[in-house]
Order: sequence, then C-alpha cells, then structure tokens
Amino acid sequence: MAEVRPALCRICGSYCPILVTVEDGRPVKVTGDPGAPLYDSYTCPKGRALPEQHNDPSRLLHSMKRQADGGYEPIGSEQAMDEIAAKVSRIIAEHGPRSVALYWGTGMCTLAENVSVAAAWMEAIGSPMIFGASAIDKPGAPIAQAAHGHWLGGHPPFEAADAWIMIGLNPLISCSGGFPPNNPGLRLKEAVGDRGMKLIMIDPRRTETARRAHLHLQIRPGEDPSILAAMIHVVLAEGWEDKAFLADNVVGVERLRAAVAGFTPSYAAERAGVAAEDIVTAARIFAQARYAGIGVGVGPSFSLTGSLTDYLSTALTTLCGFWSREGDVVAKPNILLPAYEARAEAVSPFQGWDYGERLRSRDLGNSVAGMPTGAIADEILHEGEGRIRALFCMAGNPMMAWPDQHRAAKALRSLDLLVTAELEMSATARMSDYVIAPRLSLEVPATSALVEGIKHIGHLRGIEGPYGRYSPAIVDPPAGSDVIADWELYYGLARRMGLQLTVTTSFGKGPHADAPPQRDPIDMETKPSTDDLLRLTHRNARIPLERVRQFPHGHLFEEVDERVKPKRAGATGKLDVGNGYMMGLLRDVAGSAPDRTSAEYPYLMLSRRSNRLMNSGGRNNPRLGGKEPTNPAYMNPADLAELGLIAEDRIIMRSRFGAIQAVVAADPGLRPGCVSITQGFGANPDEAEDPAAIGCNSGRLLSADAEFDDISGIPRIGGVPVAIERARTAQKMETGPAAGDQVP
Ligand SMILES: Nc1nc2c(c(=O)[nH]1)N[C@H]1C(S)=C(S)[C@@H](COP(=O)(O)OP(=O)(O)OC[C@H]3O[C@@H](n4cnc5c(=O)[nH]c(N)nc54)[C@H](O)[C@@H]3O)O[C@H]1N2
Ligand SMILES: Nc1nc2c(c(=O)[nH]1)N[C@H]1C(S)=C(S)[C@@H](COP(=O)(O)OP(=O)(O)OC[C@H]3O[C@@H](n4cnc5c(=O)[nH]c(N)nc54)[C@H](O)[C@@H]3O)O[C@H]1N2
Ligand code: SF4
Ligand SMILES: [Mo]
Repeated sequence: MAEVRPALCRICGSYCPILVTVEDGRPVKVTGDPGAPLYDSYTCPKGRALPEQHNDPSRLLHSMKRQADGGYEPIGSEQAMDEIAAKVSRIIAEHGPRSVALYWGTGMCTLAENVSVAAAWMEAIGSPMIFGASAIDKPGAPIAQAAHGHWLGGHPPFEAADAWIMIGLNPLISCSGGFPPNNPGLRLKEAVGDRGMKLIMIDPRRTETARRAHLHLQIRPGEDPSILAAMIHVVLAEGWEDKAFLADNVVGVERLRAAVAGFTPSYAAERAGVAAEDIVTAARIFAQARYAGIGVGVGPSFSLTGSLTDYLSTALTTLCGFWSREGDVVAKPNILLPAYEARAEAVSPFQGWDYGERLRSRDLGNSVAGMPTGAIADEILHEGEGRIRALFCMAGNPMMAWPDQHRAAKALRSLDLLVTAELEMSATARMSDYVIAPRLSLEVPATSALVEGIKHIGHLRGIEGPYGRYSPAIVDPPAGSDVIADWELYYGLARRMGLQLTVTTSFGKGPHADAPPQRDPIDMETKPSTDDLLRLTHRNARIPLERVRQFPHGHLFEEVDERVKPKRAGATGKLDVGNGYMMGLLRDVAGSAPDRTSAEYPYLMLSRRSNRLMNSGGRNNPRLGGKEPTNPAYMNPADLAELGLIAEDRIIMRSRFGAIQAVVAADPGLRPGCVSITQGFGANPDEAEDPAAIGCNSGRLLSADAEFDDISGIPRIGGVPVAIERARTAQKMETGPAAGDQVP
C-alpha cells in the first residue's frame, strides 16, 4: 500500500522539504512538499533520485572486510567494530593517539550529529587530527571573518536587498553559499524579476546564474581581489562609504584606503581582462543600494584567493554599512539552536590561526577553518613519530576529492588501518580495510539545525525566517540488511574501548565568545537511539525539539519576533577592514603577474558542479550518473576551433603534475582560454580508464604542495595551467605523478 510521508532531503546542505511515496516500506517517489514553508515545493534531480539511491542494487547492505587476496566479504557490523576497536587500540598503544585521524566529507549533511559523535570519540582517544572537506572548500570564509570580526546584528533579510554580487558562485546549480538555499531559482526570479534587484556576477563563465545578471564581469580566473580592491577604491574616492557606521564600529579604513590606492579601475580592468566602466558601475550599484549583499563561492577559493576575496567582500559590505541595525528584525533567529542575542555591536577580530596542533611536514596548523586537509596525505606519508597510521573516513571520498590523486592513493595504501563508511564500493571504499554500510537519510531522523548554523560564518547565508524542522526516519532499512547510522560506529568503538563520549550541546551561537560552549555526556550504559541523541544535542534549543516535532512539514515560529538590540554600554568591539595579513596578501597581488598561462600551458582549468551529482556521489544512481556518466572538459568554441577539435573528441589534458584523458564539449559562455570540468569522476590510479564511459579525475592535475594557502593549506584547485592536445584513439598515456612531484 502506498503512503506519502513528509521528509527532508539531505543530499546537500539545502535541506529541501520533500514528500516521499512509500510502497511496501520502500521509498518509490519524491516530490517537493507544497505544505512546507519557505521552499515553494523545490527539489532538484538529486533529491528526486533519493528512492533510487536507497534501493540501488549496488548499495551496500552489509559492511565489508578486505580479504588477503584484495577482495571483499561481508562482515557483521558488531564483528567489524570488535575488530576495528582492537586494531585501533593497538595502534594508539604503540604510536599514540595522534596516529589516528578522522576525515569527514559532504555526506555528513545526512545527519550533523554523525560528526559530533565521531569528533567526541576523537577527543576521547586524545587525537586532535580531525580533518574535514570544508578545508578544501571555502576555508577562507572563516579565516576572513576572524580577521575582520563579526557583526552581532547579522545580515538584513534577502528581501531587503536591491543589489547582489556573486563571486565564483553558481547557486542555481549548487544551491550553496552566499545566497538563500531555499529554492534559489525562485528567490532570484522574485528578486530580479519582481523587485528589480540588480545582480552582478563575477565569474569567468556565463553560468546558469550569470544569465540572469544585470552585469557580468567575465574575469580572468584569480583576479577577484583586484576587482574588489578597485570597487573599494571607487567607493572611498567617491565618498560613498557609510561614515557614521564606520566612525562608531570600524577601524582600519585608512590602512584599507592606502592598500587599494594603486587598484584604480583601469589597473584592475587590465589585470582581470574586463572593462573599467563595468567595475565603476558595479561599485556604484552596490554602494548606492539601500541594502546589498555578496556571496562568495568556491571559484576564488580554488584560485587560492579565497581568504582575501572573502575579506575584501566583507570589508566592502562593512564600508557600506550593510549590516542589521538596532531595531531591525532579526532575519535569521535561532530556533533549534540555542537562543542568541542579536545586537548592533561588533566582535573585534579574534585569533583565527596559529594555534593548536601543527603538522610535521609543512608549516601548517589548526585554524578556524579546521585542520589543513590539503596536507593530510603528506601527514600520512611523512615518516616518523606522530605519523597518521589509522584513518576513519566518514561520508567522504578522498580518492575523488583530495588534491593529487596519485599522492592520495599512495597515502591511503600506506595506512595500517583505513575504515570508510560508505553506501557503495566507492573509489575510497575500494582501498579500505573495512567499509561500514550506513543507514541512508530516509532511514535516520534529523533536524534543520545545520542550515540554521551556517549564517554565523561570514557571507554564508543559511535559512531565513524563524524556521524549524524535524524529520523522522520514514522508512526502515531494507529487510535483511545490517546498516548502522554513521555515529553508531564511533559510539560502538567508544563502548568497546571503555571511553565516555561528550558532545557540545550549545553549538550554533556563532563566534560570540560570551560563554564557553555547554557540553553534555552521552549515555554509555544504555545505547541511545538517534532520536535520543537529537534530544541531547538539541537540549538548549530556542524552541524545544518536542514542539518543533509537532509540525511534520516544518514551521515558521512567528512568536520568535526578535529585533536587533542596541549596543551595550561600554562595548568596545570594532570591525577591522585593514587587517595587516590581508593587506599583505593584497600587496602580493599587485606584485604578481595576472596571466598564469605560458606557451607550454596555455589554458586554465576550472571546476564546475554537475546538476545531477553531489560531487562524486550519485554516479551509480541510474537516474543521475546513469544519465551523465562522464565529465566533459568544456571549452569555448573558438578555442576548440583553434585546436581543430569538435564536441566529443578525446583530448589529453596535461598540467605540470599529471595528465588525464577527457572528452571535450563546447561552452560558448566560457571565457576563452579556460577549460571547465566537473570533479569527482574517473577511476583510481590502478584501475581501467575510459573517459567516455566513466569520465576522468581532475584531481590528478593538481599538486597538494606546489602552491597552497599558508593558513588553511588548501592547494590550487582552479586556475591550474594546462596544455591540451588531441588524443589518438586508445592512446596509451603516462598518467603517473610527474618526476618533480616526489613526496617528502
Ligand atoms: N579536483 C577537485 N577537487 C575537489 C573539488 C573540486 O571541485 N575539484 N571540490 C572540493 C570540495 S568543495 C569538496 S566539499 C570536497 C568534497 O570531498 P568529499 O566530501 O570527500 O567528497 P564527496 O564526493 O562529496 O564524497 C561524499 C561521499 O559520501 C557518501 N555519502 C553520502 N551520504 C552518506 C551518508 O549518509 N553516510 C556515509 N557514510 N556516506 C555518505 C557519498 O556516497 C560520497 O561518496 O572535494 C574537494 N576537492
Ligand atoms: N548540483 C550540485 N550541487 C552542489 C554540489 C555538486 O557537486 N552538485 N557540490 C556542493 C559543494 S561540496 C559545494 S562546495 C558547493 C559549491 O558551490 P559553488 O560555490 O556555487 O560552486 P560552483 O557551482 O562550482 O561555482 C563556482 C564558479 O566559480 C567560477 N570560477 C572559477 N574560478 C574562478 C575565479 O578565480 N574567480 C571567480 N570569480 N570565479 C571563478 C566557476 O566558473 C564556477 O562557475 O556546491 C554544493 N552543491
Ligand atoms: S537542492 Fe537537491 S539535493 Fe539539495 S536538499 Fe534540495 S533536493 Fe536535495
Ligand atoms: Mo564543497
């Protein structure tokens, strides 16, 4: 019998409300939920393919153990935990807790508590080696915020904006970052079409989002800081800054003015390859708006200007005073997170880096962006005391995601123990000692707290409105399966190792630094259910979880009608728009050549997101990867013509660090000289290749340590100089690491 149940899609961080048709206990169909607030029934192809993800014949229904011959056999989850607990205990006893590391990836969107419990286990064993995908994503966002300070009033509502800048961000496909995540297409249509909001796009590609832009600066990759510095130059030269706001709340304006002095519109235009008038127009539209916002995506981050681009964007926002003021509505109050007091007050810059654990192989350490995931492979390979010997990989796919796939493979192969929780025999699972089969999102409960928390990081928006949502598990795992929620592995290990786990239950107050986080123990005697765990992690919620649970489609808790409170008497916090480190980075820009290509490597490789996949996830889903098995290398038709190529031709794309075979496709919207390709495709280095059938791995063209951000360690992922030549049919090719790229 079919029944329709409301749920939350958690393939990505948008958390769209959905209706799932359940037949004989199995999900069979997903549609948007018209009964839910804020999302207007939005879903994307990935969400609509949740039934296929859950019912996929290649889904792991049992955990797997690698055998002596390299093959895999099913193993009971309890037995696997017994064996893993024994092995990891031995590794800790012999080599110390630092030899155990955790890596979590984007699949954590399924249930944020999975990471909380895994991190609690890491804390209990005494290892600081927690690495996340966020440190190879937009690590510059929290770093810039630490350098600039935090405005306790928060962002004004998106509805109030009459201009918006998006920098290397394509929310119509990614639903990500500095734009409302709830139905971005409709939000943009309302804003641009109905309200006349002026959209300014900064992207080398005329993306789906850029097609709606009032002004598109189709820049040379990596030149975002030049554009922003020139916009700041114009704003200060014209006197468009909000002088009253600056006088009360901001320091560093004169340092900033001096630093941008050389960045005239014509200088920046020359560097970025755009028209100087367009930079002036962008500055005018932004500064003269009643309220305007900026969203920064992965584009600049991958071009290694993430921190500076985020910082200058924030400085521009602050110069124009585009923050909520006393008496304004709090656009994003906490509901499932603990209450916080929005005040028209600055938190001064805080220490964002140079603290905590340091790596042994490079001068990198912990920071507000987390441990430097870009360097984790080195930390596994680098011999000596403290070397990572056991890696727990949760909801991530290092073989598809870590820069320099050859080095990643070498690192994973050299581990004593690799445990991966993964729903299919992914590229990383195929290298693991144990593969733990997880419950999928429709089989575990969750809340919308994650989407609430994002707002506290710089320009990231999160959800607006007093919205709260709980979704129960709506189906049981398939009959006869042995799958566990991801957190249960760490709970199970802790029990076996006699460890008490403690989780933070006041997460999500933002960088307020008022009170230390509240922490509570998990019951280690009687195993909690995931719902018990949610009760614990939400115990300080602004609206009690029990009340949120009464609304199966989610709810806007209009009683939470908060206004921004006045600045406290004696408050001394100031935002800093002239941070010395950031001004130094800007000086480096002025001293660098804008064009990174050469006769040998005349093109720049960029990354783009596929509408059907979540990074590498979904490639086996017949409705998703099944319809889009490959990742073409998109080029401008003029470049293709010059190379004598037509769509679907095979090419060899070569960087200083490696080579891959790809098929080409035309994208007339791409800036000439660029090649744009989706990540997460291809095979492992020792497996068969076929670019037309399984795509290719762009990570092979990256180096983890040739160029990297000196705080977060993120390496260059975009704007990578490459050479392109036609491949002869079935050409044999050397794709090993380049000679110069030896691991230390
Ligand atoms: N060359 C190149 N490299 C990149 C990027 C790029 O654009 N180009 N992008 C970077 C970015 S922005 C990121 S965020 C990282 C992503 O890095 P990762 O997060 O490591 O990679 P994903 O491919 O997103 O892997 C997520 C995995 O989680 C699995 N999964 C999904 N749900 C669950 C679940 O509930 N439980 C468990 N156990 N597993 C689950 C999926 O099957 C998938 O294999 O890659 C980075 N690396
Ligand atoms: N459908 C779908 N959605 C996803 C994902 C997915 O794989 N598929 N992945 C999720 C993840 S992990 C993330 S991090 C987000 C990412 O979401 P976004 O940040 O929106 O990332 P992209 O869609 O790759 O858009 C980045 C843009 O930056 C441009 N760009 C490249 N280099 C530069 C540069 O130097 N400067 C500027 N200004 N632009 C540049 C590229 O052309 C591209 O259009 O998406 C998330 N959502
Ligand atoms: S945007 Fe797509 S994948 Fe992300 S939550 Fe919504 S339906 Fe799911
Ligand atoms: Mo990401």
